[in-house]
Amino acid sequence: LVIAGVIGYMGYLETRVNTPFDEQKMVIKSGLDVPDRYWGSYRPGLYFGMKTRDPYSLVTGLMWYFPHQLHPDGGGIRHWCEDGDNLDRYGWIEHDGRTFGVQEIEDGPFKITTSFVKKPGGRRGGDWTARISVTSQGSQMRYELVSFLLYSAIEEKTKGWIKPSRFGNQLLTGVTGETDGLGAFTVKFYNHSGQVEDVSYLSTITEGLHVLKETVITSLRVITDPQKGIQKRIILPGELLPSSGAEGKRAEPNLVVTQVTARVPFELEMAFESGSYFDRPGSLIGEAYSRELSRLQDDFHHKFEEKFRLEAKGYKPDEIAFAKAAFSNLLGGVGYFYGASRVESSYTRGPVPYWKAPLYSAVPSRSFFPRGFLWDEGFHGLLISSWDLDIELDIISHWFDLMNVEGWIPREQILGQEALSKVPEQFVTQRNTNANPPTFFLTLHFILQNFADKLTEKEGHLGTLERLYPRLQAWFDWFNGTQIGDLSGSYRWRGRDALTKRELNPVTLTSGLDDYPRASHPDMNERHVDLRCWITLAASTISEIARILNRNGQKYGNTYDYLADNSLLNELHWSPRTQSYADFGLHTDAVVLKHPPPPKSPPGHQVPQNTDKIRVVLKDPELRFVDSSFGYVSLFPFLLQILDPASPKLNKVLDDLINPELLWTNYGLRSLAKTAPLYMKRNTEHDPPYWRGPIWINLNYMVVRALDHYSKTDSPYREKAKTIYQELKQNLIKNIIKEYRRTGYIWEQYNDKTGQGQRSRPFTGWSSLVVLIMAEIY
Ligand code: 6A9
Repeated sequence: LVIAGVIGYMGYLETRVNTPFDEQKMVIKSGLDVPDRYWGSYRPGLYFGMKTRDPYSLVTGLMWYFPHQLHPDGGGIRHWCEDGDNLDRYGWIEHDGRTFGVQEIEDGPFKITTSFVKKPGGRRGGDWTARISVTSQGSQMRYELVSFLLYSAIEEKTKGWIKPSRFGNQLLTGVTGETDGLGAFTVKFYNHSGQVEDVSYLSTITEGLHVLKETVITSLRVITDPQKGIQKRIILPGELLPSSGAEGKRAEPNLVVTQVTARVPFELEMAFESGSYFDRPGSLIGEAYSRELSRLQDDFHHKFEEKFRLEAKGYKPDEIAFAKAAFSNLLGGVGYFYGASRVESSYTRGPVPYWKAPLYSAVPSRSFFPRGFLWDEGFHGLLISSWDLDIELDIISHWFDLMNVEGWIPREQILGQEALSKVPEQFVTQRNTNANPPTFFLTLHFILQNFADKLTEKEGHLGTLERLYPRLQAWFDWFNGTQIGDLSGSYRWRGRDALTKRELNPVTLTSGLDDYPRASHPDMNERHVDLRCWITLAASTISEIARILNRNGQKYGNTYDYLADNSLLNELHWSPRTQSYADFGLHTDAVVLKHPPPPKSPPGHQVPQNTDKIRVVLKDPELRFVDSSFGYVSLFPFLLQILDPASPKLNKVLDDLINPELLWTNYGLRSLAKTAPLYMKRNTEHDPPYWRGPIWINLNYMVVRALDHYSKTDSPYREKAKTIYQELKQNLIKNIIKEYRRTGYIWEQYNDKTGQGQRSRPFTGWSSLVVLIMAEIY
């Protein structure tokens, strides 16, 4: 019996990691219950694609190529946002998250515009039309051939069917179909203007959404047509289906592609029409489309000014256009994903699947990381809630439904085939001991600060907060329980590797600041000042929410008071030596990466050389503050506004901020001081510095926000904060806009010596916070 009990208990522990949190779900309306957000550009990893907010949706998408540039292996076909496509620029320049969007893409000398407009009607989420156009910049490439491929596809688990259809005397083959969610529908194509050279289609079976391009490439045929005087044409072969499918039935297509090859300039429309919409006044095409689009654009520009007031603040038209592009590509990059993460705990034998769930979320980067990241999303939420609180609360709701019974939310969400195919195997599994900054508290705090009235004025919002509350409690308790430090009032990020030999300083991916230098020898004695401050923010926000909901949040209020007390904070984290805030732990600065000495080999024998460098510790570590590495982490008590405004320590922080030997540059604050031993050092031979110098916009936003706060709070250092605020704000805005003009992109980070954008592009995740900096909304 005892043994059975133990086995039962082990089984219980094993299943906890993938057991959902046991309370009412956050998302109570989904799919068709939210008809106006049923359809959307929810496939951010594509240049253009539409789908519904269903687990298994009909998906539509665009591929294109220039026949003269097509490689025999299919190279040159654009589909997923791939950095290697080397486009000069792409992104949504207008998008309201609900009804329409306009995107511009520069592919060499060609400019492609993709826009869509939705139209309510019927009972199945309405109609929409997408308009795709291409023009050439300069007359040289006029009349060049371009091929657009527009497809509809369903997944294995989609209940329904699609098939190619010719409608009346239309030139281009469209689609008819029916799915559980959409009912009956049609997709028709209209060639709006320009000269069509060739049309063809493909109706076939694809293995899945992750190999659509491959399916198309293997189906393309090259034919010659001497009569027409065209030497070669690349076409789709029509029906490409096995003669019989399962149980001898005729195989049904799950992918229908229409290809149209035309001469630049060219414009084409794809109209999705719901069979449940009977009294449609007319199709949303041509003039009707243009009219509706320009009406929605007007609304957008009007609302943008109403929310962000950039015109009123004196920004110039092209600066405002930049802000709209930054914002729109964040909002237009909101995706809808469905699937199960892969997770692991110390009780599971290897990774196990999480439960299948949907995620409605923005993404950091449509090309590099088109999926949800926990702490990124809290930053995205600042912009999104400023625009549309419903959307943001829905995003928060989806994320909090991903909480397990332990109160843990996995950091990186790799849901579904498409998402999974973008991530190398070794990065997929998420561990339930690992945290990530709880930035949703920042979002919630921001909402309470700026839009508290909106929370109460709209029906349903308080209900959302009510359902959220137990989950916030569980999340808080999870952090407070699992990330607690050895000393009372201290906290420690888990997940650092104490045994690694290759890393100059073991990374702390959980903190979000990946390779930012921490104690050289991770152990129980570590205390992380950033984590402590995050928990302080969490405690204060949750007690604020308790107050609004008339709950007893005393416990959180007390925790906040305890953690916000500057004397305990200073005891644990103020280094008297450097007069700055710092981590504490078993640490030495004397570490280097070196090639190991060649092993002694007997004369005449060749021993294979291990070329990888390893870490060499030149001086024993000791328990001390990690205070030689001044940088973002040192700023946290200031960033999260825990630092007492009257404290001379605030003065010291401000002095350090403007010191160009430390963090100050003309382009924003660098992540790590020039004087830090690991400034711009590689962590291994293969890992270039990431959070060891370059300028990151999320943290700069937090600094600007803190400066704004201290410049408005009674303090001897008010004026100083105000001056620095203005300068830092200007530097950031100026440089990000300059780089956008120069390169066409908003970047993941900016070089601290040149200001140049670097790493991922477009990165309109937290880098788009520049819009809130321009708008001065904190
Ligand atoms: C690994 C590589 C095709 C790193 O913006 C997302 C995160 C941030 O949360 C984090 O703070 N980025 C920052 O340090 C990008 C993380 C990408 C990890 C993916 C797999 C696949 O590349």
